[in-house]
Amino acid sequence: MDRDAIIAASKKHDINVGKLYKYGTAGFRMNADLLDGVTFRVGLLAALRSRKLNGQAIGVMITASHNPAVDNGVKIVDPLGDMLEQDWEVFATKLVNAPTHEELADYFFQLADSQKIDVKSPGKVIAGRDTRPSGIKLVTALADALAATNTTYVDYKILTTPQLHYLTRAVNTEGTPKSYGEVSEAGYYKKLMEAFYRALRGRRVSGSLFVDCANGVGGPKLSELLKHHDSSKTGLQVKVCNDDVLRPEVLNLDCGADFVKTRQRAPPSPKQSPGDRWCSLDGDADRLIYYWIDPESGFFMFDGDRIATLAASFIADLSRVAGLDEQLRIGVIQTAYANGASTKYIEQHLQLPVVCTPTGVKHLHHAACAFDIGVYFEANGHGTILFSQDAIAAFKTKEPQSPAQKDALDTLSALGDLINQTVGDAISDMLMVEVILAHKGWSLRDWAMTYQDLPNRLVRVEVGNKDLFQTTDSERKLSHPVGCQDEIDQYVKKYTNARSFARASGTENACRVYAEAATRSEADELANKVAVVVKKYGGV
Ligand code: G16
Repeated sequence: MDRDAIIAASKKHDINVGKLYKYGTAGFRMNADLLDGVTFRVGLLAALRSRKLNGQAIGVMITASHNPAVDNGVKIVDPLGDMLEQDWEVFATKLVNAPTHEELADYFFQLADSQKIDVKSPGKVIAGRDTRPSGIKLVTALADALAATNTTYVDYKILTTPQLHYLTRAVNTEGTPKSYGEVSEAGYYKKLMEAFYRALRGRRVSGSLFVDCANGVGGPKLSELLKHHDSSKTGLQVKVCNDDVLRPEVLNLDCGADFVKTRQRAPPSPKQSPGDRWCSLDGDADRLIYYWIDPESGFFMFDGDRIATLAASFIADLSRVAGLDEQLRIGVIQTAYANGASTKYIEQHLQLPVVCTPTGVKHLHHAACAFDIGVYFEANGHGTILFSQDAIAAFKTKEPQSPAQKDALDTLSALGDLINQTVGDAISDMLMVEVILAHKGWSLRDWAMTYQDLPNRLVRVEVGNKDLFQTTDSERKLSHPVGCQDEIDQYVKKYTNARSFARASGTENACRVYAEAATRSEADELANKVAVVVKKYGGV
C-alpha cells in the first residue's frame, strides 16, 4: 500500500475538522453532508480489518435506518455478519478524527503495525446502501478508499441492512460446511421462502397482512421476496404499503416502526380497518412492530418485547416436545427499555432467564451467544434469535420418538434457517411471527392477552451537549452529570410501580427518557418531569 496514494485520495474527501466523530450505537450517523470524509476513512479501516482477518470479506453498510431522510450513516460488519468487534470501534473513531490527511496516513500505518497486519496481503470489502440519495456519493468515497488500498470491492448497491449482513456471512462461508446460503440477493429470498414453507409444515396463515415499509428499502425488497412466494401454499396474503422510494423526503415520515413505537399509534396513512393485521418496518428493514385496531378497545401494539415473548414461549414449548429442554439452555436478552411486565412474564411464566444489556444490537447479540438459543429483541423491534451449533446439530440428529417430536424437531430446524443468524431482520422476523401464529392458531387478540404492559412513555429531549450524560448499570442509571440521577430518583419515588431512566442516543443528537408507571397519566407525567431534569442538566 502506498502512503501517497492514500493521502491523495483522502484529499478528495475532507472531514469537518473540529467536529468530534464517534462510532455510536450503529456506526457513524449524522447529517449526510458531514459524512463524505468519514465514509472514506471507514473504507480505510475496513481494508485493514479484512487483512487482519486473513482477507475475509468485511461488510460496509451505508444507512441511517430510522433517522430522517437528510441523515445518513456508515457501519462495518464483521465476516460472520455480526457487528464490528468493539476494540475496533475505538480504532474507527481515532482514524476518522485524524486532523490532517498526513496524520490519517500515519495512524493507518501505525494501526497496521500495532495489529501486525500485512498491508501487502489481499483484502476484500462488500457494500450496500439504503434508498437515501446521499448514499450514492458516499459509496464513491468508500470506493476511493478501497482503490487507494488495493482492496477488492463489490458494490451490491441497494439492500436492506440485514441483506448486507447475510451476504457478508454468505461470501465468507461459501463452499464450506458452514455455508450460509447462495451469495446473491436472490439467494437470500430463496433461503427465506424455503425455510418459511418448511417451518409452517402444512399449517396455513390466516388472513391478510398489511406491511408499512416506512417508504424505505424494505418496500421494494419485500415485493421482490413475494415474487418467490406462492400464497396458495401458505395462505399468507401480503399487502405492501408505504413503499414510495421515489420521493426521498417521505422516508420514515409519519410511518415506519420507529413512528409506531414512539408515538404508540398507527401511521395516519393508509387508514387501517378494525381487525386487520398490520406491521411496520423501519427505514432499512431491521426493525419490526406489529399492531392492530382491536374492534373493541382500539389500537394495540406488539413491540419487540411482545415478539420476544411470543418467540421464546414457542421455542421453549418446541424444545420441551422435542425432548431437548434439559440439553439446550434458552435465554432472553433485553435492554432497559423492555417493559417491566414482559420481563416478569419471561422470568415467572416462561421460567426463562433474562439478561439486560446496554442499547444496541451489538450488545444483545453478544449476550445471546452465551445461550444455546438466545432470543434477543429491543423494545423498538430490533432483534433476532441465535441458535448455537450444538442446538442446530441436535435438531438434525436427535432420533424422534413420536410424530409430535418429529414435527417439533423439523420446525426448530426450519426456524434456524428462517431466522436471520447475523442480525435483527424485519422481513425474516415477520415470517417467523406468521409461522408462530399459524402453529398456535392464534389471533392477535390471543397474542395480546399473554400479559398486560405497564403504561410507558418514551420522550426525545434535545440538550446542549448529550455527551454529558454517562450511564452505568446497563444504562439504567446516570453516573453523570452528577446530581441528575438523584433528581430522577426523587420523582420516581412519587409514583406506583414506577421506573425511569435517561441516556444519550447513539444515533441521534438527543437524549432519550423512558418512564413506566401503574397508569397512563402517571407514566406520561413522570416522563415529562424527568425530561425537564435532563434538559436542566444538558448544558446550553
Ligand atoms: C440502531 C441500533 C439499535 C438501537 C437504535 C437506537 O437502530 O441498531 O440497536 O436500538 O439504533 O439507538 P439509540 O437509542 O442509541 O439512538 P437503527 O434501526 O436506527 O439502526
